[in-house]
Amino acid sequence: MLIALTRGVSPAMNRCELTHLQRRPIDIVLADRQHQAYQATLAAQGCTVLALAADAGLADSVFVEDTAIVLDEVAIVTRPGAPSRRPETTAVTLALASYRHLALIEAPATLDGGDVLVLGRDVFVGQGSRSNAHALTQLQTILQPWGYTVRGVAMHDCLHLKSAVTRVAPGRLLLNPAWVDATLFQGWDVIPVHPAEPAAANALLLETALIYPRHTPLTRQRLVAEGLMPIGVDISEFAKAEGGVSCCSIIFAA
Ligand code: CIR
Repeated sequence: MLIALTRGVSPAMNRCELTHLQRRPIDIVLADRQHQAYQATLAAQGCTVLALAADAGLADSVFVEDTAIVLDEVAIVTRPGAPSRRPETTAVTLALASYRHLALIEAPATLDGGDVLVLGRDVFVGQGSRSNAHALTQLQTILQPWGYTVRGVAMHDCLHLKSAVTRVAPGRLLLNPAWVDATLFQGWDVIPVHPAEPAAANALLLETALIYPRHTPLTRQRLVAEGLMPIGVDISEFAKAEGGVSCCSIIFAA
């Protein structure tokens, strides 16, 4: 059974962190409706949704992916790169303690879960504005007992590694080659995003389903042409905050 840990939309989401986008008004009522539909989609695909309450003081807390990386063996609570987001980890730590042994990323390391792409025993960590080299070292120390290899990945023009590349099927990645070097992922079949949709590489793969945003139809067509069957979700309001489909949940085996 898969658990999808989520957190409600903060009424303060219009004060979210922004790095690459101009601020545009976020419709909180619509964001909340989109979040409910996102959770319903995960539930319909067999996930048990564990929904944490929204926190009015934490503008970005709906993007729960950034606060922890949950593997079969351990849950790693991050230290988010944006100081405004660090208090988000408290509620997530409490929730995860029932499911996993916990390890903590500690200062001076900074790490956002959105920068961590786990492909089998290979853990790729984006080295951008949010996740630093100290985090790489700490992650390697935490994960080495279970045979994981941690490696840093350079990326350009995007917030997180998983803005640039995600897994969309066994052995297959969806990737923006302008943002991350596709040759780093040896042995993986790479589907490039449509050039008109640079921010279209973020998908959420569950055991039997691929969750994908409706607002990037050209790349969606590419996925369909490759024989994949993405399930569409509306996340227009999260995209305005630089969030995608993977950011709004932490998926793990119960
Ligand atoms: C931030 O800048 O931290 C948020 N506004 C967006 C975080 C999106 N998270 C993700 O891609 N994993």
